[in-house]
Amino acid sequence: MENMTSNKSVLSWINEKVELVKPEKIVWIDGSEEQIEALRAEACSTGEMIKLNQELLPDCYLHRTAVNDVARVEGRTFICAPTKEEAGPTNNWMDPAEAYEMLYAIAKDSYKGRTMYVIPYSMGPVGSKFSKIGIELTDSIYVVLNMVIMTRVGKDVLEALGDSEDWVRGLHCKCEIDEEKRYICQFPQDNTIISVNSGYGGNVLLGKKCFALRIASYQGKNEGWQAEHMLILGLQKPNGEIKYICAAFPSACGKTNLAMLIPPEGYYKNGYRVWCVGDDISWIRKGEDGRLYAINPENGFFGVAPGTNEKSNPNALASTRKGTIFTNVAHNLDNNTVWWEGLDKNPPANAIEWKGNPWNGQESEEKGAHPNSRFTAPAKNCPCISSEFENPNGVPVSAIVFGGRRAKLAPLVYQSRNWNHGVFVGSIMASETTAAASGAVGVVRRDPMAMLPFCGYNMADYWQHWIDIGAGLDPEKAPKIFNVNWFRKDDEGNFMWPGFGDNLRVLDWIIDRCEGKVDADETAIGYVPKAEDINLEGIEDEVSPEQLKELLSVDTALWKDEVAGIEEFYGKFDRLPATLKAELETLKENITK
Ligand code: OXD
Ligand code: MN
Repeated sequence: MENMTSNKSVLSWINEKVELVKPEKIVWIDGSEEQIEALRAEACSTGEMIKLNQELLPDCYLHRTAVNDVARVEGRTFICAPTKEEAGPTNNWMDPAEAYEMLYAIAKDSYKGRTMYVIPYSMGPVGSKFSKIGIELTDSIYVVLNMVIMTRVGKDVLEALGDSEDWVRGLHCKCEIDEEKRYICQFPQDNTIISVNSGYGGNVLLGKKCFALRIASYQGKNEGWQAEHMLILGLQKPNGEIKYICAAFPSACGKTNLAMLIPPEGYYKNGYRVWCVGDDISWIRKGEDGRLYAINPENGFFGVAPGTNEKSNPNALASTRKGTIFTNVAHNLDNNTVWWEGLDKNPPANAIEWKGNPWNGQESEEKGAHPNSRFTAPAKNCPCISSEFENPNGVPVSAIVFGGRRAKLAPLVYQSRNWNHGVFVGSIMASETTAAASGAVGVVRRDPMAMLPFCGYNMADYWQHWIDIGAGLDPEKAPKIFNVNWFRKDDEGNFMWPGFGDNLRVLDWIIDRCEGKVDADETAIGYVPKAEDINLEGIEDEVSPEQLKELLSVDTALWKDEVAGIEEFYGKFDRLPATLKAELETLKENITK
């Protein structure tokens, strides 16, 4: 097949990799519907994918990964920076030369008898000043078809690249899907990613976590912008104005649900709407007017299927009804559709579970879908996709929201006193483990800015970068920074806040604060709403005024324990910014007053 570009840096890198992995043939992905359709057909003919009911689920397919290959593998993910110090205390590190040698030994000849697919892709709208280009080499059609949904793929990407050497090199080799030889390696200084022995999305769709967060966070530090693990939503007020919010939450805190929220009935009637710009990743930079602007560099949603239903997230569910690839969900043989736990109360009686075994849908230890089963759905399918989704200039950010799962500690919402305090609030983010995750329940896992597994360099330097970004902003124009906690529990262990659509009530307060429309109470940890400013109309039965007071309360005794936890965590960082040390001292003083 003819080369699709004359870019010398691209061609010489591909030649080098061809020599290494020795494919039988090379296919450049041009982004045309004919080529994609032919690949779908090929994947179905080999059993790699199953074509689903085309009436009920047009252009939808099912794929099963190997049973040992169902999730991201943080323990096998490495930042291969020149020194361990540059990767920092929260990343696995490998010496780049050693890593290349080991990875090349694994990759050697691994494409023999196979096809090399060359995927040119853009993270962000092609040609936008925010956007970055990558090329992924893979021996998996599943990867090609997922990348086609998740990114902008094809010829025009190479045209936009021209002769530039500024692109991210990505090599993926399925090899034997051997867990012991599985490595996801980022080389931030070389703009390079190598992923071997996996076929699972998070490890092999190299545009997503590997590039758009790990490599991009490092690029952002050097180039003066930010790559963040944040959703972007637009909140439309009754007057038609739309304000944008970026929000970071650790896994299993409902990011996709918040990004596609449907307002409570009363709000909806009054004209409130939520528009989804992105559900996972934000690239943020200062615009000409001095405000921060964000784009979603992705083009689709790689969402967790279990728990997605008509009530929890109708917009996500609607997004999966066409052009979607399902991974590791149950296959309903009666009508050739898919099912997962939490979709509805009618598991199929005649099905194949995620591992490929017959399954009768009866309650048992065996699940139909893997808890981390996924849908890969085009963003344009989403009924509430923002009209600004393709805007090459991004959307202006009014508020940044951090959050986590804290049963007792954090109030429903609080606002930081200023940008640096907000950076502190992000840096101490944490979530308590749930029964769904393996290991002990209720253990606090620190996950600063939800970037713990995704920051491509030393986390302390990343915090300093946040502080530097703030220093370059006029405080009047800087987004206001908040923290939310949808997961507070009462003494009986019941959730105190209904969550889902009702979270809009909190977003509404956040935007009112940004616009200086409501007052707040200053507490030891920041500004907390006055109870009367959180609108409970329609949920009075669920949240009593006393309960709301409790939800907004700050228990300084608990915060004393928290400070000890923060000190222990901060103790890992030799390069902890002085600003954060000072913020911690202020918190300590405030809670002992
Ligand atoms: C994801 C994650 O899949 O954060 O988005 O793990
Ligand atoms: Mn994520």
